[in-house]
Amino acid sequence: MKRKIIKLKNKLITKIKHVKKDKVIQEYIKNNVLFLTFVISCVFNSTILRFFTMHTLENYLAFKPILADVSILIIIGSFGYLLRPKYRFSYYLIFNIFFSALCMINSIYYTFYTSFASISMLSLTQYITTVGDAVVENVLQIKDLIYIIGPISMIIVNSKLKKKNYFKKVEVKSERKRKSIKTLTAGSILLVLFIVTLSSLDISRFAKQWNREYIVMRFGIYIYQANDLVSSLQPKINSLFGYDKAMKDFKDYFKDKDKESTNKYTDIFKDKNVLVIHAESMQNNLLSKSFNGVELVPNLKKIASEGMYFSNFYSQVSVGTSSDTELTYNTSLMPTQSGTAFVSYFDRTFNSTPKYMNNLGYHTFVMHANNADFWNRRSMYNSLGYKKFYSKENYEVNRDNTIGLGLSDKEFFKQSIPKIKKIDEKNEKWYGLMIMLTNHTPFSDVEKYGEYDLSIKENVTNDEGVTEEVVHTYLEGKKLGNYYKSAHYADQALGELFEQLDQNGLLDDTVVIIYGDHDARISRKEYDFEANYDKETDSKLSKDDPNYKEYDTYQYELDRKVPFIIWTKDMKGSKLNMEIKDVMGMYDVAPTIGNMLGFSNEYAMGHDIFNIKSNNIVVFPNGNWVTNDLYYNSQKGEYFSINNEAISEEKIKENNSYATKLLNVSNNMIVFDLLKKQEEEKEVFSTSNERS
Ligand code: GP9
Ligand code: MN
Repeated sequence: MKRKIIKLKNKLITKIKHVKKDKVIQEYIKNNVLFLTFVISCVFNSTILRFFTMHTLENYLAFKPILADVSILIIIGSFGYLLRPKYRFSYYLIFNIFFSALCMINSIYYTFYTSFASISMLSLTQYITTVGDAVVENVLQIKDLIYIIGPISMIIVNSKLKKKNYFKKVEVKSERKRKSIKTLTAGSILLVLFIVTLSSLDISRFAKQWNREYIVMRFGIYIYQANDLVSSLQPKINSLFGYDKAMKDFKDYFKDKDKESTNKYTDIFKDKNVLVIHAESMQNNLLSKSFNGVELVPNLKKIASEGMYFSNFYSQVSVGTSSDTELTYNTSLMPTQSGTAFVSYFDRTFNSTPKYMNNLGYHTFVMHANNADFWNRRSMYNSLGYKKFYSKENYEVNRDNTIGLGLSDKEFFKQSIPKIKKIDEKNEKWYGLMIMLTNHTPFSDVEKYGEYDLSIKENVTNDEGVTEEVVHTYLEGKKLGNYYKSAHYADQALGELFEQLDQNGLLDDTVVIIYGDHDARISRKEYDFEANYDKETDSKLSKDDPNYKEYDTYQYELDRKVPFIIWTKDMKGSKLNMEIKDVMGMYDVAPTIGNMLGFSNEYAMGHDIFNIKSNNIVVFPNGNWVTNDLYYNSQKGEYFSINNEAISEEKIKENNSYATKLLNVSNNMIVFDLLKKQEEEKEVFSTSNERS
């Protein structure tokens, strides 16, 4: 009996305790509605942002970024308590608007660049507006508007509280400071807890800030953006501090790097004219595709089959997309870790292909029928050494000959032929780059691309014995389908260019170099649909279907290859008519073609592919790398074995440290203008020698 009473007593006590606890929580919520609305709505926004941007790659509900967001918001919110209720609402609202805008901007930015925004890119907004329809169609989406939920919820809650005379009821003047300190302490404890959970990889990535997705997924968008602000000021601050170490690392790096030797391709194209074609968004996998018996890119395929075709070739772009490829192609340097070289560092000294060609007595030029200031090209082309830039101003562009972003490729090539002819007449030898434009995301000017049927047709005999053609829409109307139609158009334009060049005798003594500038930025989902199409239901096969084969992230990464071709009219059937299967990156182009054309850049990040062969490593700006055997994802610390062979931890470590060093030295060369400093040092050295 006694035992029973004690049990009952204990039960009662715990119940009272619970009620008390619940009451405390209830009381806290009741007295801090505005503060809690602020914290919760901002955490909601940042979580939604992670969902819309990264949910296919990572767990957007992961604990770390939520803890980071909560602690920062509590700390910021704690200062609100120091203000009188009248001002407190404004304080929370201003921060809420600011944070919501931050999420919205990042959401839009991610759609366009598949990355998070950086303050250093603010100067690029002018380029974004010039992309016109691409931005409207591709960028602003309903989902980007969800973030206004933050300020709206604050306004609604505040007006409701005001009506209830809430502030008068809960506000005790003497409590303000105490509440603020308590909240600040709670926020700080959470922040410390968050910091304790960080791994050394998290901390080193945070310091470097070049893997933005990783930082947002670990630190949340608010801490990411604060860190970005600091690191965006770095180009300025950076070039003030750390110069000595950067110079030392740079010198050590090139002291250890093997000099390129000559090989059987040395000078094979010396004194020939060179026409380089920057094929916008052209991917390598297009070459093997065919629909309804019609090849997708027959002209490119023909050129590849007649020339030197590098079939395992990657572009190495960061947020500077086209401009990054141009940088890497021309200088064999990697895109910068913050900002873009074309915009933030256009005034640096570069060892670039046009400069070498100028020195070899060539006339150098660029043709691109877009605004000359897009990607700051006008300024950067000066630094790269091109003698003449034919931009939109030099072309006749009107509504009828425009597709997508500007002058259609067919018209661009047509109008360029007389210009090249003139150049050819005036100059003994020339080196020119033509930048295509039509095959650019969002690939929505479909009716202007011309016919290319992407449906599946089949003859079906019904019960009455009547045979009918049944059409399955397949890729018709899909973004990937529109890309294929656009690429088919671009390929036709290439075919016409080759015809016109030939008719004008411009191919007789000319080497044509074609590269795809980067992948088409089409989502993996689209490729998954293509690979797993179910005719019967006109939709993607379900994941449980035995025929379903996921188009996984590694396949997606590997398929981002772009074509790289070196072609001359007489190459077909010669020894040079070959496919090179060794992995190669955009940074290997300058050393490879330099050897063929008669120049050598001793400060190249890449290699002559005919020297390095199967030992090559292609490093990407985000730290990923690929060899002939495997693709390594540095964000996940995972690799995919292309040949199904295991690789030692040791080798991975070695390649990781190679990639880190290379990215660091390349970035420092641009940020600290090391090539210029090196030249200056040499000059000082030689003049002081002369004097002595
Ligand atoms: C713009 C064109 C496209 O002139 O080169 O640039 P992108 O959007 O591909 O970086
Ligand atoms: Mn591009």
